[in-house]
Amino acid sequence: MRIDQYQIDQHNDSISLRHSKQFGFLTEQLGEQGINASEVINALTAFQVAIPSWALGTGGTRFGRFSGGGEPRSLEEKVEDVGLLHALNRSSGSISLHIPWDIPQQAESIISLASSFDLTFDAVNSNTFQDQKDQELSYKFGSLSHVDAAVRKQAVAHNIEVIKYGKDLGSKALSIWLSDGSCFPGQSSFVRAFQNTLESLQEIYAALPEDWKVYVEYKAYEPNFYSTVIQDWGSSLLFCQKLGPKADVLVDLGHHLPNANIEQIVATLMMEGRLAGFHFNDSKYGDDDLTVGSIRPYMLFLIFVELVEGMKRAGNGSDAYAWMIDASHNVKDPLEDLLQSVEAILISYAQALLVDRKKLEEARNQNDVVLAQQILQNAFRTDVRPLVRESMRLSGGSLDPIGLFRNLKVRNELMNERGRVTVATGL
Ligand code: LRH
Ligand code: MN
Repeated sequence: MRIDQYQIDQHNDSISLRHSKQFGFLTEQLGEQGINASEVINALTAFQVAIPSWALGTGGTRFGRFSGGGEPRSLEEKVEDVGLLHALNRSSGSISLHIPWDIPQQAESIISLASSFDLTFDAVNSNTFQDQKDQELSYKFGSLSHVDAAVRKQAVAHNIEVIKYGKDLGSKALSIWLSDGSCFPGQSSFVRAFQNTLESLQEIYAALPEDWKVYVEYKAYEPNFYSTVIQDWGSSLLFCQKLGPKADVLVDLGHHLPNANIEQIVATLMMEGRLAGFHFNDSKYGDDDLTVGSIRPYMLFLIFVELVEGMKRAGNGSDAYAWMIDASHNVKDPLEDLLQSVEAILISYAQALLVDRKKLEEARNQNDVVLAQQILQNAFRTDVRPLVRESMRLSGGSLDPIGLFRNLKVRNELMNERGRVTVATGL
């Protein structure tokens, strides 16, 4: 299914009066604070979020899965679905593939299909946390850290194969998340597991094309519940520093122990110039993979406050980092959920761009704690949605992506095309 430009323009026309009133009022309000709305809009337009190929269907948990119908049955249909999202918000301009869930059979045809939707391919993800049916050696007790060199060799070979698929698609990064670890004290040697993993990662690092990066994603626990080899930002940074400048730390918001100060972790990684980017999602308890900004929007805002400061300090634009969503859908329509997540990311970025840095610096130098909070919360409590909508409209997108998605009965269309009971590969 494709959404044509006239459908978007028609719908925008029907709600443009309300939008221009709200946008006009906000532009004036910001002007009084010395903030140029069009500068914020330009930053929003340039900010592109990668959509995970494994989150276009209904995921489910170990307790059950409730199919939504009309889900993509192939990589081609997944590209079409991301094309739908990008047509609606013009902010979902790339796809992050997971191998072997989404092996591109013919790279050329997939690339031309993707470019027909203005889509490119972001980081490619390897998978040594599951055994494939034709696999010789099992990853039950680990992959790159495994005590058996033959298993490590198999896992290294898989990662090098993933790089090949990525090269064919024009991707520039390999994203590695290792489930390796242990479930019980005594089960594994922490140091040996670290050293085996480093040795394996060094072989993968050596196979990276000159202009590629490798993202090292950490996670505190699950599926191992006693130790994880790459358990936190510190262990990931240690691996990256030992590997070399092409290795950076990937922050998945759901991969921290309760109450971790993620914005401080981000500030530190930005300071060291070793932040690869994000797997955006939200959570209340564990790695819940919920809609971005649905549980802790203030935390997401504080993370973007550190990102804006870090990008300014590094002289980097937003395209220097990997902005990816990593979510799983149980009760929401996957495409509506992803539209909400992209909007939440852009809202937090816009709010962070409103922070009066100069005043904040002065307040910090005066230890004026109350004023510092006032300055931050003034930005957080500003309804920036008219700016996000205007950036989408100016890029040819919809002023109300979910409204149009529903008006056009996209899910019904997809169910008519693909059937009611469909299962997409992935989580
Ligand atoms: C692990 C993870 C990782 C993926 C997987 C789909 O929890 O966040 O990024 O490979 O989810
Ligand atoms: Mn992730």
